[in-house]
Amino acid sequence: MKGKSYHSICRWTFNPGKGGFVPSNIRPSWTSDRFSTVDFVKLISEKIKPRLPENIVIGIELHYDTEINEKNVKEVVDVMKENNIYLALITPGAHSHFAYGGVASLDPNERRQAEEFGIKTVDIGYEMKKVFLKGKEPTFVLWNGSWGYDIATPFIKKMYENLKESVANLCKYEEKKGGEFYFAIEPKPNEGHPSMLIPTVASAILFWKKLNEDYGIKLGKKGINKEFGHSEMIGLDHIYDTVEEIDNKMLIHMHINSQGYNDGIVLGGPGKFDIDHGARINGMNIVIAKLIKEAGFDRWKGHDMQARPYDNEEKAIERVIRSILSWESCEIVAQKMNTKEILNYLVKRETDKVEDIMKDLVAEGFRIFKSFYE
Ligand SMILES: [Mn+2]
Repeated sequence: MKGKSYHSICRWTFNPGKGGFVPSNIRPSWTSDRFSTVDFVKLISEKIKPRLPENIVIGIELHYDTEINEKNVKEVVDVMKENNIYLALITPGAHSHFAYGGVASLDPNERRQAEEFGIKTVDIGYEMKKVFLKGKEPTFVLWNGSWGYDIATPFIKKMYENLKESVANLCKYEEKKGGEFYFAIEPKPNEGHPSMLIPTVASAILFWKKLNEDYGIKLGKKGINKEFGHSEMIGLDHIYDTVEEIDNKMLIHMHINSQGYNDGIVLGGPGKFDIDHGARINGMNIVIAKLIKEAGFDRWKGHDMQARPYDNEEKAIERVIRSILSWESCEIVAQKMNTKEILNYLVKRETDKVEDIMKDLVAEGFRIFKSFYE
């Protein structure tokens, strides 16, 4: 029997449609005036939790201030408490307000406002203490979406300096409030802006090391929220990214949704916009499940995914369930992986034999998924 497994579901997955190049009203009952964060918690409890194996613990992920704010926090905490749903992640949705660099901005006014926004997010986070799961305290994620730029100047360096100073101050503020949160940077190479500060996992690791060096920030609960799809977007290897996270003790949260293409079934892959398929069953993800298990990772696995642009509400809910069960299947199969046998073949350069072992594991993963899903 598998032990407890911690999965988190994002509020922003439940939207009426992305808009832009695809419909913005394909899921009409999920417009912001009809569907609140309280409704979201109830929906998880009624329609998602009953469909999952009992070992799965559910948390949620929220943006300040569009999804959680001073007005709704009390009501949201109450409904979470009632339904045993925990806070897994909170993040300042700075990208919705600040398009000129946010806390890294060269406009002092934007920078100051973005810094205040981060502080307010910490404050709201602490108002949710009743729904922290003991031992699995939430992650405070800094996604780099607002730290974008589009003009070549030497002052990209100045933006980087600004970023270091602002994040250091935010960390110090949070530490004074209790240091309950884990802090993770979520790197992404682009989108929203052609270039962004901290585009990769390696950049994020280096950033924390510099924050320790330059500002004395302690690294204990600092790390990365690697989104698999973000590594995949630019053709990087999310297995290798995981290895670096583990080696630097920075594996604290994950977004396991996928850019697609790598299971040979759904399209997507490098060089495309951020597609946000649910978690996939493939050899790479089974290997990551193995690595994180061996590293003792036992925290939240987030599904920062989107419904397909043609999905109705019912199908969108189904996607989330499928994503959770897909990852669980990867974890179960990973336990069956015979690493000794694999290493023996690798030593002898017999990667063809390893390939066949991996194929069998993937096939087994699909079988396990089916038995969960039926
Ligand atoms: Mn994404």
